[in-house]
Amino acid sequence: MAKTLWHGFDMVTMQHGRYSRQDKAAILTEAGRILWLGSEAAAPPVKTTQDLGGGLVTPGLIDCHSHIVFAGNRSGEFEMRMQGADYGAIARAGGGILATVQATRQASEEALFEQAAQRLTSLMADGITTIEIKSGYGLDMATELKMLRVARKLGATMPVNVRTSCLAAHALPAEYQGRADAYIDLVCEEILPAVAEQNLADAVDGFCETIAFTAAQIEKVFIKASELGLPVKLHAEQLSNLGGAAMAARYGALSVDHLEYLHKGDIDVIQQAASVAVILPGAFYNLREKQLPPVQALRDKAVPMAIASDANPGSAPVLSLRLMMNMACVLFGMTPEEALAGTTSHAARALGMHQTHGQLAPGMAADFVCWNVHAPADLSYWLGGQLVQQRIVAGQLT
Ligand code: DI6
Ligand code: FE
Repeated sequence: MAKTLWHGFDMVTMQHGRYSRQDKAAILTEAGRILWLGSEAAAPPVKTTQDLGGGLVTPGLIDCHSHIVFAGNRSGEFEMRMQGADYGAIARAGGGILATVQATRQASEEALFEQAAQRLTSLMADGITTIEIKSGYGLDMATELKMLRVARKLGATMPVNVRTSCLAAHALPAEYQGRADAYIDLVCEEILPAVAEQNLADAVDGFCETIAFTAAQIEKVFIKASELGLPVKLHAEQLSNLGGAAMAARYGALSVDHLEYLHKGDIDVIQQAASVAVILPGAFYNLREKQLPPVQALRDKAVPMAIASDANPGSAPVLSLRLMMNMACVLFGMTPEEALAGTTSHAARALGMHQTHGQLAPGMAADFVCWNVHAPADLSYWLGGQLVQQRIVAGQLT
């Protein structure tokens, strides 16, 4: 395979989660990987060169938490919430997640793919090169498998890396009302084994919340995931504290996500488990939450913080990861450098991909974005706009 020398840009590598800037830089790629990078003046001579024409190169952004595969539309709930209705009450009245479940069960696999591909195209246009996609709007065997197949197909057909998570333990389906433990048994005994057998998920997720499942119920799911050899992660302490994050950390969770109501005393176990704290400002903002995640306490304990879209039809209709970087700064007090680490190196760690993705370094995947900005802080600073000049995935211009 031919080597390509990319040049004509400044660069921040995000090695060790820091900017690590190199002006007048170059990157040598071969077979989808970075062979060498450094100063353009020191670049080795190769036949194929690509001038990116100025701009700033960063690792491609990684969205480590999304729910982009779904059918239906819940802007009507947005109208209701803007007139005072509350997210939990809408969910308890059969709207919310269950409304999306109904639409997703009815949608064809082709229709689901088309709709998700449009959302993914927007996220890619804003600079992502890797995304995690969850199931969780099926809540039955056929639809959970259908969602995960769609997610896999997005990764196979579009220029983006996809990691999938089975979120069958997202909500209690209507047909199991009052029988949550029986539904958890279905997840453990039937859905997860089928998902594992068909290699449709890279991880197992759950929603530990008063409107979803208890920590004890999720723990059963995690025990089964461990038996099947699948890593776990958890939506925890978003609207209340049920102790989910500490429980997930005891199962070696890749990440614990949301965390607004996390108790500071639980941070040690998260740190010891080397779990990533995934911060989701889009849901916080959209639900007009008041409780801030304990960013300073996480920072004090050197827990890596990732930032993700949580793109979903209810709490976070988000199609820009950069917008989440801005909100993580403005609403949660993160620095622009932390925000970029949170969508590159720490996001890769949240997906267990940090050996190969999330930083620019020899041996890493040749996934990078050239932006028409000068300073990396510009990526968090600008709200909206089209800042992506070029997007390179596995060494290919896309
Ligand atoms: N937390 C969330 O933010 C989404 N799911 C979850 O467990 C919300 C999903 C929805 O409202 O459709
Ligand atoms: Fe979520």
